[in-house]
Amino acid sequence: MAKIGTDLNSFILEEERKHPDATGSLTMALMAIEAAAKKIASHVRRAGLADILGKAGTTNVQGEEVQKLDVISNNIMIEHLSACGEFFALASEELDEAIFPEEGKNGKYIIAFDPLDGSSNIDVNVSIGTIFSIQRKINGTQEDFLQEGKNQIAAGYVIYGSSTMLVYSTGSGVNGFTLDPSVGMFLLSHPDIKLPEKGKIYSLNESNYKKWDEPLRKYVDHLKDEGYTARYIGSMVADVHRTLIKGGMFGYPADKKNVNGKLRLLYEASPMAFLIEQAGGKSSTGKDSILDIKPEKLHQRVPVFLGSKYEMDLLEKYMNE
Ligand code: P6P
Repeated sequence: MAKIGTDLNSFILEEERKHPDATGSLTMALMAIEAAAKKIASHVRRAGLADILGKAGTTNVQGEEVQKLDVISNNIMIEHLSACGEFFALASEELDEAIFPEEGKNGKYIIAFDPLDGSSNIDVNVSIGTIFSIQRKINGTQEDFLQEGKNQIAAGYVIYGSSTMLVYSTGSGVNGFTLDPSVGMFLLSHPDIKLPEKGKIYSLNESNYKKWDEPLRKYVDHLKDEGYTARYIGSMVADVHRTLIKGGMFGYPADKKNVNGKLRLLYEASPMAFLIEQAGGKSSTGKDSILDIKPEKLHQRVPVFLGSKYEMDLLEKYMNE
């Protein structure tokens, strides 16, 4: 296992050396994501100052239009993911259709991402994040994105919280890197993350309780009877990060109003499910693993439950009664 403090680039290169047939494409791809993450972090850290420089959507003192942070983040991701030449296609929460960068015409990967998830929390300084999911290019069309999550080559997120962390997996476990602003490098801080078998926290938006199906209500009541505490930040990256570290469960269920839930399969549920399962936890729509779903549309929503084995097995028991 790599030692604490190893910088991300050294870690990525070390991982590449473990695969003799590696061409270095995934290395370049991950390093492009790292560069974009650092740039986005610098903008997020200054978000509160936009008022001084001119609120998003207005013009600042230089007379330039101040862009919303999620638009800025989306542009940064597109810039770096295109320039690295490793991605044949990009799909973003911010774009209706996939784009095919000229530089990536020989790329063997495709990437789906949410450039800044939870951006509505920026105004109240709550942690937000970038989420990404890398798949292999197949036929070179937008349909290549419609692969099951279990095929993911890599997945991860950046959380802009009390510190900036990049957490990712290429299928051999999950590692977390913390940005050291004094050197501008991501350093290994959470090697080989594993969820506890059982946690003490449940995380759902209980304002929707009355709209949930009866089995789900009974499940949540059971957790309360077992003495679980409730934590709900309302920012998926933050709620999932806490679940990855402390265990328990997070969910955004379907309900009478949102029959498929709210979260998107390709660039929210699927990458997070990949990470949670790589860390020894389980994912579910309430019926089956999120990683087994065959997507039909780029931006389709899916009910999401992620967490420790105990809480997820209990959920499936209630949901399949
Ligand atoms: P609600 C943030 O807007 C987001 O997309 C996710 O990050 C978060 O988990 C969810 O929506 C919160 O939704 O309905 O509970 O406010």
